[in-house]
Amino acid sequence: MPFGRRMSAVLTAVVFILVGSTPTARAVDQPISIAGFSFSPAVRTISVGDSVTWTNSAPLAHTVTSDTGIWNSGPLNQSGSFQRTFTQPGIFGYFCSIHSTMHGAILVGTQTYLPLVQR
Ligand SMILES: [Cu+2]
Repeated sequence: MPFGRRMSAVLTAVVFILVGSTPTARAVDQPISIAGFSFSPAVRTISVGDSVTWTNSAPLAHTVTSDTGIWNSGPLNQSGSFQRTFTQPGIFGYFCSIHSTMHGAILVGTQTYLPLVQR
C-alpha cells in the first residue's frame, strides 16, 4: 500500500478512536463477573456515562459495596446482578462486605489511553 494511503488509513483509525472516547459517545454497559472470591476484572476503566453490571456467578452471596458508601448492592445470590451508572469522573473503589479480601475499582474517564487497551 502506498505510504499516503496507509497514512490516511491510520489517521482515519485515530479519528475514530478519539471520537469514540469522548463523553458524548453512546453509553455502554460494562460487565464484571464475580467468580469465586474475586471481581473479574478487578479494575475496569469506563467512560463517563457508562454503567457497570456485576453478576455473581459464584454459589456464595457477595456484595458490591462502595469504599466511600455511595452505593451498596446488598447480598447478591448466585446469578444475581447489580447495575450502577457512573456519571462523574473519578476512581471508585469497592469491596465485598461479606468477604473483606475482595476488592475492585472502577476508573471513570480518568485516563485517555487505558480504555483502548482494556476494551
Ligand atoms: Cu464476597
